[in-house]
Amino acid sequence: MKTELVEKINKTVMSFMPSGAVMPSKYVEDAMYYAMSSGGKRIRPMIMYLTYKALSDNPEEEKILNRFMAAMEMIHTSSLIHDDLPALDNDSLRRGKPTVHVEFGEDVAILAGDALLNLAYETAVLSMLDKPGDVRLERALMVLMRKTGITGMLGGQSADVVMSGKKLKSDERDFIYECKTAALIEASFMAGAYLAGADDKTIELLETAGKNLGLAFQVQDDILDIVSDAETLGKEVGQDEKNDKNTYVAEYGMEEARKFVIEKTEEVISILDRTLKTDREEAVLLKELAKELAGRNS
Ligand code: GRG
Repeated sequence: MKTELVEKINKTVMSFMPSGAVMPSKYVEDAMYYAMSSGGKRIRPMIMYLTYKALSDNPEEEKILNRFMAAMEMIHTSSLIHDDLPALDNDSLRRGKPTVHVEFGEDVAILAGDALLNLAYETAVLSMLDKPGDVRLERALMVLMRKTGITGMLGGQSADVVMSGKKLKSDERDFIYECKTAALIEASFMAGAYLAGADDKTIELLETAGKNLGLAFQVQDDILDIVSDAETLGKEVGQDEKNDKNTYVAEYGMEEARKFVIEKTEEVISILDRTLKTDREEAVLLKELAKELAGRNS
């Protein structure tokens, strides 16, 4: 993705991080900042931004969008902090750096994840004070919360934890992929579209695009867990085999998995061609991003 675009998204997201907590709570704030600034790909706020820009009749109205982009990255980062904890995946490397609990301790990591999730909602809700009664904001906030919650990402993670140590059936694995990974990607498309004032049919199609991209993204993640290395990925590899996980690759093999990623990505592109204002640069960039994610190596 274009470096200046990634930098713009990064700057926007980081501008909503608090600074200057006093006294001992500063240590938790430092942990939140450490997690947020450690160099993720920022694909969720980028999807939200490009979707908004490729749909809106008023694409310059970015102030509200910025708050939602920051909120999305905070939710995602809070989930990574908790996902890495010893009670869950017990990972020591994330985004090429020691995980938050390794650097700051488990107690601080739990609180930093909680505080970041809360900060996400504070950040998004504040947009309503700028534009009271604007239904676009209410819908965007609702989709952010629902796709994060027990019927979305948290539901997927919950299923993953409850099923841990058991051999997953295909439909159980698909449910986990859809909720744990795809839900936030769906929310990124949908919130961008809601803020742009898109109609229900467009939102529904973009939810499907998000689901397909999320599934492709997760299967590519499974592939990289086998073929990549910790230095390139910035996190530990070989985790799925170690935990005897019934990933898509484990069930269908590498070739089928690669085919799956390509097919799902083509479905995403086809939906984007039908929903976005395709003459806009952002529509082109969003399609490029989808293709890049399918071929990514980190
Ligand atoms: C505290 C909100 C909250 C949730 C706790 C632990 C948990 C519930 C959910 C975990 C969800 C999770 C980690 C899903 C995996 C999704 C995934 C493939 C993440 C990697 O995303 P990238 O590659 O990461 O976009 P970067 O580092 O680039 O941001």
